[in-house]
Order: sequence, then C-alpha cells, then structure tokens
Amino acid sequence: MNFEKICVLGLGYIGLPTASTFASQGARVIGVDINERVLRALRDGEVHIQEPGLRTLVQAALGSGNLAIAEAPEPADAFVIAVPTPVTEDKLADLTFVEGAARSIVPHLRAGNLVVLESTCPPRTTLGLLRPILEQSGLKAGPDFFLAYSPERVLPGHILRELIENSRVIGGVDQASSEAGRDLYRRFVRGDIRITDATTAEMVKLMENTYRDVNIALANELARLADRLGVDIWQAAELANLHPRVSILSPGPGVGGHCIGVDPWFLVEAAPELTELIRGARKVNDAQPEYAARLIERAFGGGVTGRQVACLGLTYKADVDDLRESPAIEVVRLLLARGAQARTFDPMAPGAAVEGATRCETLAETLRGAEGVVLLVNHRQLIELDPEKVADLLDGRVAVDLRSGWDGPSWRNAGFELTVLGVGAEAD
Ligand code: SAJ
Repeated sequence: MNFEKICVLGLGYIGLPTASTFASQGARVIGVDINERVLRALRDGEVHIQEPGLRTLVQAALGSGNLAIAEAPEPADAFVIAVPTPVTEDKLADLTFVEGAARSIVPHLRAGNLVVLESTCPPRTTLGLLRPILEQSGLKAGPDFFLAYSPERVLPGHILRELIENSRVIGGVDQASSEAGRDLYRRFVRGDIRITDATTAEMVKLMENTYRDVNIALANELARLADRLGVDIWQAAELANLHPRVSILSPGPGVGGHCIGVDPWFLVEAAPELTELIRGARKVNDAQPEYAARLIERAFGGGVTGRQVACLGLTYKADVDDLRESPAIEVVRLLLARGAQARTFDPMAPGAAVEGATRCETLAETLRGAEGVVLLVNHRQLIELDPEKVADLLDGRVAVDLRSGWDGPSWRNAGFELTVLGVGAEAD
C-alpha cells in the first residue's frame, strides 16, 4: 500500500522527528500542532526541541516543500497521532490529547485511510477509546479504514538514528491494518517490523519501560542495602554482572524523564490488585531523591542548614538538556527545604534554574567559596572535572557523588571527603 500524504498530529519529541523523517523520504507531510508557540517557531524555521540533527532535518523538510505546518488536520492517506499522554496527580492516564486528536481526524477520515496511534497509552486505548471516536465518521475500523497502534522506542539524544534503525512493533485491529501500518513505516524503518494485535502492541511498550523502572528500583534498593552493610554497590554490581544472565542497572538519585517514571502507572491503572511489584518499584524510585538528600546531609556532618552547596547537573540524565521530571532538581529542592544555600550549574542546560537556588553561569562561579560539591548528573563534562582544580576553588572539602562518576582515589588525594551513593562508609 502506498501512503503518499501523511498527516502527523503532535509535533513534539516524537511527532516532529517522525514527520520530518517521512518528509525526507519523499512523502508529503502535514505536521499538525495545537500549540501556537510551536506553530510559530516552526513557521519561522525554528525548532522548539533540542535533539542532535533535528534542526537541520526539519529545515530541510520545510525547505523541500514536503513538510507543511498546520493547526488542524486535512484529508490525507495516513494519520499518525503522537500527542502527549501525561499522568494526573492521582497517577491516572490523562488521554485528553489523544481524544482531541482523534476527534479532529473524524471529519477528514475516508475509506482506505490508515490511522496509527504512537502515544504511550494504557492497554486497550486503541480499541476502547480511539476506535469508537473514529467510527463517529460512519466508517468501520477494519472493513473501511485501517487502524493500528505502534509505539515509539527511541532514546532522547539519539532519536533520529533510532527512529530509523530500531525495530518496530505494529499492532492492527485486524491483519490488514497491521500490514498497512507496516507499509507506512517501511518508508524509513530499517530495523525489523513485527506485526501483532493492537492491545499486545500497547502492552509491549508499557512492559519495556516497566522492566526498566523495576530494574532501576532494584539497583536503588541494593544501593541502600550496600550503604547499610558497608559494601560498594558499584563494585558488587560489576562482579554480579559477570554472570552471563545478570545485568544490574545503575543506582542514582531517582528516575526522571517523561516515560520510565510514568508508563508503569498505566499498568497499575489497568489492574491495581495485580501490580504490587510495579507499584512498589515506583515507590522506591520516587523516594530516591529523598534518600540522596539524606546522604548529602550525612556527608555534611548531619545537616545542610546554612551551608553553601555547589550542585552540579540538573537534567534528568547524562548528556541531554531535558529537565522533565528530573530527580536532580528534586534533590536540590529537598536541600533548599532543609535550609541549604544551593548554587546550581548544568553545562547541558545553562538556562535551567531551581526556584530558591542561585543559578550560576560557570563552573568556577558555582564552586568558588562553596563548602561542598555534589555530582547530581554524570554529564561527561562534569565527570572529567579535575579534583585539584575544584579544591582550589572550593572552601570546604565535602564531595558527594550520586552517580559514581568521579574517580575516588584522585578526589581523596586532592583532600576531599568523598561520599558515593551506594558505597557504605565502612567500605572506604
Ligand atoms: N536511570 C538510572 N539508572 C540506570 C538507568 C537509568 O537511575 O541504570 C535513570 C536515568 O538517570 C533517568 C531515568 O532513569 O533519570 C530514565 O532514563 P533512561 O535512559 O532509562 O530512559 P529514557 O526515559 O531516556 O528513554 C526511555 C527509553 N526506554 C528504554 O530504555 C527501555 C526509550 O527507548 C523509550 O523510547 C523512552 O524511554 C520512551 O519514550 O518511553
């Protein structure tokens, strides 16, 4: 099947790269967004998302005329929905954007069209929510139009490459829909394309991110134990991982980003009585910033009230500029709540600020005169810091490493009292 004209709804982290990649492969693409700011930026040739290579790709797509930007959908051969699905305060999926996008497609839906949902959703959203809305057009999913769910699986920072190279799962409401979905993504996907049903495809995505969340929670819990027992979790994990079927992940200040800490809730919502482990893992990871803050207090001899603390890194993980749900920010907030005088610096997100903390422009400004320094995010630039130079600027000698990014012996040689998350004091 040939889908020449594609309408992509939602021009965020997934929708914009997907729309531009389709356009770069020769499809005629209409990129739709309801956010004025996004539309204005794109129409001016600007890109509102930081992602390596994206700006060039979008500008080329716009320049070629293959990508047009619009505030509402128009008739097309295929519609791809890539809108956000946040969780509410009560940890329930907020599907307002999916519903809105689906409704906006209804007037344009024609027999033979394909609709694909990419947004991460609770199981059965495609069948239970999307299908009835689209069928308000008078057409039936399956006999009249194709309908499928296909999760995105790309890693922020590597989106453009992974979009093309990763394998993809497509779950149709029937076999013909799955095959239509496969034909659409074949335009650019070089990885394997595997076909299944819609609800399985939804589950697959949630299982992937839940697997990750539960395993990070295990690493965090083991780090707390190691701390208590005088063991070095980093060394212990490395040794355990020599086992061919074991792969313990890295502990840290918690889980951030817009996926891993959110998606497991969609499974809990589907059956709270069956998901004790998943909920428990969420609890462990959500409590990790608090654990990190207590570790920092301990490093400062029992309290941080009135102490000058240099906080390095604010993003949700290393080498990205993304601040969404960042545990590093949460740790800074907890230190402020305990009366610390926090200064922050993030080389990847220089504009990032935490209310109540002093945002610094340079590393030197952050360190000068502080009593202690905390590594919150293992950005390459931060782990390569020379402890001798840090010692020259810092007043105190407290150093806390929440990521095991620093070389212990060189920091101790430079005179620091180094505390590392997951390394029991007795192991020093
Ligand atoms: N983290 C740890 N320890 C680890 C690994 C990660 O504490 O060993 C923390 C990170 O610091 C970060 C959070 O977990 O705060 C999540 O980071 P991540 O790199 O695991 O995941 P994301 O959110 O950047 O991207 C993920 C990817 N999923 C998987 O790796 C299974 C990506 O493939 C998905 O497409 C994306 O979520 C998504 O959209 O769901």
